[in-house]
Amino acid sequence: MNVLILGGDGYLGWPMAMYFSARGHDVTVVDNYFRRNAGVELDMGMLYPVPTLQRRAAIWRERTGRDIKVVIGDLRDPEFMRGLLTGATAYTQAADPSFSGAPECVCHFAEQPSAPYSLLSYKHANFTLTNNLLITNNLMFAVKDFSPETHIVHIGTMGEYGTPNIDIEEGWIEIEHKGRKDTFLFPRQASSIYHTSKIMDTDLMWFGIRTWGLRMTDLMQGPVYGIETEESEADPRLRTFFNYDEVFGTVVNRFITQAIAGYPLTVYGKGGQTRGYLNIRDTMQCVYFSAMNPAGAGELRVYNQIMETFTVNELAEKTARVGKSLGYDVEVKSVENPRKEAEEHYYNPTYQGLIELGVTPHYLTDDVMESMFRIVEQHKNDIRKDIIFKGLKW
Ligand code: USQ
Repeated sequence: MNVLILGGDGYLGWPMAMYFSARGHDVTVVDNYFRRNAGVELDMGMLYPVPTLQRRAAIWRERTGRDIKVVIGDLRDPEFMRGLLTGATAYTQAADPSFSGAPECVCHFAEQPSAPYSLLSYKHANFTLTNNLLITNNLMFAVKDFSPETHIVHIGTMGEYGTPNIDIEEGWIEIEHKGRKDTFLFPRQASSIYHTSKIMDTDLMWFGIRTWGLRMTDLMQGPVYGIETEESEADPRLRTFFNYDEVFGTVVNRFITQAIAGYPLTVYGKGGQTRGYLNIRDTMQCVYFSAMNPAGAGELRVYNQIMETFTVNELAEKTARVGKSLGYDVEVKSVENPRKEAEEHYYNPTYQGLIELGVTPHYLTDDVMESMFRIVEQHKNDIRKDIIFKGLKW
């Protein structure tokens, strides 16, 4: 299959590119290095340096003999996006000799992914909205105009649903009202501008799907943890970004780093916030199985991409237990919640669809956590305590 990965430099995009490539698919990755540049802008770097996308593709070629084609550019530019589907180089319209035809699948990871980043200021909110929505809109029109059969796999987020006081279905809900019934997208109520941009993505794509018969799978993903995937085991330089700062680090990755650095685990508020979590290895499987089993024409297929649920307190307790067993003196501390979110709430999402498609979950066992400790502790001396918690408020 010919696969185009938008956002191929990111935490999930790069391992996804290797995953497809390792299985014999023809992969092109596109990125504008936003995540790297944002780290520089905020002075919130990664745990270890990660080679450029071009360099990583060269290392991958050395290790496996397989090619991943790298294109650097800004997908907010519609001509650039359209060129990826037609093979025309933006502006000159000259044909790109390495173009291998319109992709059968586009994986859309090219979004500003951080809730705290989206609320740093009105400028960061504007960036999040314009970046995420323009890229989604450019993709939708490029697919409609040049390759309407192409299947789009979009990374959505469980945070679109919020924390409603009813069970969360996989994307859709049947509603009976005054004696009549219809099926609608499950109600959405996000708690950040970033999460709201994802709701808007869904609405935009749902319009395109209804109107032009496009096909999309929306993967409502929970917070991801992990570093290593099967493919990066070949060479540590192929490892994905690992952030533990307050803006780009997700909670499990942060807690493990904090435990190693001797920084008390920052439980926000009461710590009863419950989310659905998954290992980065399962993100690989979920996207892959979705790509290999495309949605039908005119179908918006939605899966809840989580493997198990935890409260923040449970994650802190687990990290402390595993950390102590490895000789770390781990302290857990409740800090004033910088976010506006429910700290005690009902949470019961359905997440069967991806399992039925063939995904085999990796759970957050003590062994899995220990293997993450082992990698992070190799970089113990590089951990910067000053970027762990600044209390960036909503
Ligand atoms: N939390 C703490 N202490 C910390 C960090 C986080 O208590 O030091 C809490 C947060 O308040 C939140 C939960 O842990 O209740 C998860 O926070 P997170 O930072 O790991 O995840 P979040 O901001 O929700 O965003 C992440 C990804 C985003 C993805 C989302 C899935 O950055 O791209 O869409 O997870 S979901 O949360 O299901 O919407």
